[in-house]
Amino acid sequence: MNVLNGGPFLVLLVLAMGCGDVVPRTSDGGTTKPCYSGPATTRGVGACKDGVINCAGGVCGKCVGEVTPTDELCGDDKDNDCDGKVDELGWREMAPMSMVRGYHCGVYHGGKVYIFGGTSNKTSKTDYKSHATAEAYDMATNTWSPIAPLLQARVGASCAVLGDKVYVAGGRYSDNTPSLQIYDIKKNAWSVGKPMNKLRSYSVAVPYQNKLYVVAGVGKGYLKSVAVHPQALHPR
Ligand SMILES: [Ca+2]
Ligand SMILES: [Ca+2]
Repeated sequence: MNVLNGGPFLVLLVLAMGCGDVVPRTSDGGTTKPCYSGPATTRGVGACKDGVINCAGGVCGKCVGEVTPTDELCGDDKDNDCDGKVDELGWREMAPMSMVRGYHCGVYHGGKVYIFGGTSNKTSKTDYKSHATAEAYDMATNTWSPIAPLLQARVGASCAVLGDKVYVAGGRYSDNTPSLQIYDIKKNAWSVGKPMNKLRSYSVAVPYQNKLYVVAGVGKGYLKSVAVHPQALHPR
């Protein structure tokens, strides 16, 4: 039977219920209705969803199956706190390096981050055992791979990239050094560059208009001077 041939009574019943007011029946003759106890603005957003309340004989049970906001969990590709943003809070943990490392330096080039030297432990109250190891992080695959080690270990060197080469300036070995080690990214090989005019560790290296600037640092005491390499290092 449909509304058209059901007579006036059925028409009035349908009009009184209105759209969306249809109450589903359960198998035991009871009814079900959606429920949600979280903030109204989060309802149906992200991971949040309604549960169901079953009612029978005038008695309703608890809301079952609802998902309400929880703390945002980073890295699971879900909007856990149901604010419309996925993984928006905090830092996401990526693949670790091959070893613990501090006072290293690094640069970005061509989709990879290159990390050089550094230290993992102190050899005295004031000095560190320096590493020659270097490794590259592939941003696309979240993986680390070893690359050719420095010619001599360094802690506190500064790095800058010009063209396809990384310039690793100064740093400490047994003492602060003025050295310049050059890593050719394409060849995965090292060469020696012109040393700086002063011992420099813990500096900041800056590439600018094809020249390498090394700013301040520690030599024979703390420095405020700026060194610039005499040649353009990556002529266009
Ligand atoms: Ca969120
Ligand atoms: Ca999340």
